[in-house]
Amino acid sequence: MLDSPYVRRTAISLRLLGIPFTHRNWSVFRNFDEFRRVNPLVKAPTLVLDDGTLLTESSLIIDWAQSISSNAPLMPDDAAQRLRATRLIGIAIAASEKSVQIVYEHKRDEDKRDAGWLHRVQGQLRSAYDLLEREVDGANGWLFGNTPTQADVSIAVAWGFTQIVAADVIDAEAYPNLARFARQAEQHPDFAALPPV
Ligand SMILES: N[C@@H](CCC(=O)N[C@@H](CS)C(=O)NCC(=O)O)C(=O)O
Repeated sequence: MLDSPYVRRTAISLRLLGIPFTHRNWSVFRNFDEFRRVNPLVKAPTLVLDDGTLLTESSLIIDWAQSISSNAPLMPDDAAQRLRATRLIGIAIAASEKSVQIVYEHKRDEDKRDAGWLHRVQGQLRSAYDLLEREVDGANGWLFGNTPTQADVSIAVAWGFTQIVAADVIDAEAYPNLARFARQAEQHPDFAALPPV
């Protein structure tokens, strides 16, 4: 489902790379049995290729899509910029992961939640967005030129997801650069075509 930041970053990337796909809006929880019949790992995203090959892990799927695409690459050409993009993607993925961990912890009954663990994860989440807020400071439009890169996709998708599931931890007003950046990104047709909810 597109409410998963991993699924959404993959789907937006496939669109940007011009790779057509059919999207099944399955939940790894509500559609567990259906999902398991396709992929026993029940991991989202799962991409099933025409020859039946199953791919998982958003970054690997995106790498593979990049390797067969004739569209502009989603990583900058310049080595220093590519390194920066790689660093930013790592932070954005950590922000997504920490947000998902908060969601999973809240699936437990309140008296079974681990307050110490939640505190740790919330702190890590804040650190990720504190770093990203400084990185998009002054950014006007995309981070590396006129078109979105994987860093833009991963940051905007992570931000949108966190605002849905953990806005009480990450107050958008405290992160004006990120809020503005994500608002602009969401207007791009390939983002707008794949909304998180
Ligand atoms: N590192 C993986 C994370 C994917 C992931 O954890 N997806 C979640 C949905 S947001 C999932 O499949 N959860 C079910 C499970 O782990 O059992 C990626 O980038 O694709």
